[in-house]
Amino acid sequence: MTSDSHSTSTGTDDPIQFVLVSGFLGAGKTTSLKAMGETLTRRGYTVGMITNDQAEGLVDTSILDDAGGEVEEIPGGCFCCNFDDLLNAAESIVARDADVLLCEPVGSCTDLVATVVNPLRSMYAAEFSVAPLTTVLDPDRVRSYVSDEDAALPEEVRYIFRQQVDEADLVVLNKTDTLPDDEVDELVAGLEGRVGDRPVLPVSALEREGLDEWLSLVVDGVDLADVDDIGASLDVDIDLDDGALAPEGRALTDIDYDTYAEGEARLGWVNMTIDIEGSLPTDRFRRVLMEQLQSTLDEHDIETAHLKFSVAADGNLCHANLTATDGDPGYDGADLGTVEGAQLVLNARAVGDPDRIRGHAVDAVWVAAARTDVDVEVAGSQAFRPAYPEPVHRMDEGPDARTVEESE
Ligand SMILES: Nc1nc2c(ncn2[C@@H]2O[C@H](COP(=O)(O)OP(=O)(O)O)[C@@H](O)[C@H]2O)c(=O)[nH]1
Ligand SMILES: [Mg+2]
Repeated sequence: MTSDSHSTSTGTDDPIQFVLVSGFLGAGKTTSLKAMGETLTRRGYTVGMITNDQAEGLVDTSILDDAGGEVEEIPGGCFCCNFDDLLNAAESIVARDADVLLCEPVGSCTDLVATVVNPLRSMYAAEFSVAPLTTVLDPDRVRSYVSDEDAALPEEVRYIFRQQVDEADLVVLNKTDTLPDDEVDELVAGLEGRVGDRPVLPVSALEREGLDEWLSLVVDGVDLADVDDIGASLDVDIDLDDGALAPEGRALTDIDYDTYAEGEARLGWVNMTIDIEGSLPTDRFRRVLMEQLQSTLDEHDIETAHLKFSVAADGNLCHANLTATDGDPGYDGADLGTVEGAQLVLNARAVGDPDRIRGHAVDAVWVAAARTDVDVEVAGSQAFRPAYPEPVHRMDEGPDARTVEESE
């Protein structure tokens, strides 16, 4: 990264805005980034996006690519463990004249303030203005978080979820379109009881409700107190204290890396790329495949954190998503109709042995192929557990704290 200040497409030398949207697997980070990117582009910003994963071949990257804008993917581990790759990707996007960078860290990653936000603020303040950290939450996971009820995910995995909430400057309750108003109020109140003075914003990234408020808080640099009628586009009462955002971040000071690592290691990660040959009825295929995946995971008692796949053909894309084994699948993207040949990219993050999860996924693909009368060939596949997180930098006392390297 050069130390020259960036010349933005708006003609100023301001540091470019660096927006991190954290949150557990399946919470809606990619959907939020897509919505934010499109809204900001309409407002005249040049937007860059960075996706991140433990392995290559991300459905997210293709979804965001599909939304337009510049997208870089950082595979092979989280931002904190690949800090230099994050900088290189950011630099490459900055070189293409972006004003705003929207970044999605791996959904099982936490401690981002100490390992990404503070190092950027400390060492790269001339290049980047790092926005308050948002953590996006799925209502089902919030329900068990606020009620302390037994949840589908193991305790070590829920530990990661709690750390993600604890370090947020802004907490977003997403997917409010799936809830009646009184339940939104109830979950917001439950979260407010947990997060102290930090704002809780109800949002539907899918329906783009609450998005303007969110953008005002993290991108436009508008103080909370200056946002008129916050929540006006939402049909709920929200209680935001004026000026509550803490721009300095909230580094986790007592995070236990062993528990964090154990939580990540409870999750098996599978990424597969599959070539499909023949005349493919895409909608039927994706529904049969999702049905098969869901029933085989259920049968083998494997809890899903986030499973998604995309089918690409003729430059178009459709996808399917599942965020709990017994949840309702989501289907979106273009209706591709019947196509001649396609490429399937499948990403699964679930609680269990990665090789077994991959085996179940391959079986499901075979069944879906047989039922739709097409041939499939696995072009690439990876199955693994994430490695112990080893951040390049760790500054939990603010921008002046020492890095891990320096302190060793
Ligand atoms: N109903 C609804 N679904 C959403 C919303 N945001 C995300 N989703 C769905 O939740 C699933 C996971 O979303 P995604 O953005 O991929 O989550 P990520 O893993 O955090 O990036 C997908 O099926 C999305 O369509 C929302 O606001 N409302
Ligand atoms: Mg994502």
